[in-house]
Amino acid sequence: MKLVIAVVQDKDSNRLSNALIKDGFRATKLASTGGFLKAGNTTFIIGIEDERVPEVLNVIRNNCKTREQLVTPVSPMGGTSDSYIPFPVEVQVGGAAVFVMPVERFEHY
Ligand code: 2BA
Repeated sequence: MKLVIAVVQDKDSNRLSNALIKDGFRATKLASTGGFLKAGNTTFIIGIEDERVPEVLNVIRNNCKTREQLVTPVSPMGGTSDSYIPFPVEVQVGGAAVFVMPVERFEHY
């Protein structure tokens, strides 16, 4: 068994959730916050048999879009802050950051 942890953008979470249910995957959704953007995102935890991992990765890939997001750095990347004028930089977010981990034991009562 594997545990798939997928961090996705909030905008994709309902679509992904519906697609997982439709294809018979069990999942838990957690509200989370990205460390870099400090903005809300959604973390899915999905317990899955080893042989279905490629299938669940496909569902995640097909339901999570890459988006550009503007972020204004709070401090200069280097040098002094005296003459620092913050201006927004564009970062590419997602589709999804996915971790696949082995599960030693799963109990369900
Ligand atoms: P955030 O940490 O808010 O990051 C949002 C996006 O900002 C990232 O998109 C990436 O494009 C950029 N970014 C993050 N850290 C950066 C840095 N130190 N320098 C420059 N740009 C940076 P994604 O890579 O698609 O990540 C989306 C969200 O997935 C992240 O939100 C975080 O919540 C999660 N995530 C990504 N990689 C992770 C990892 N290795 N461990 C834990 N969570 C991760």
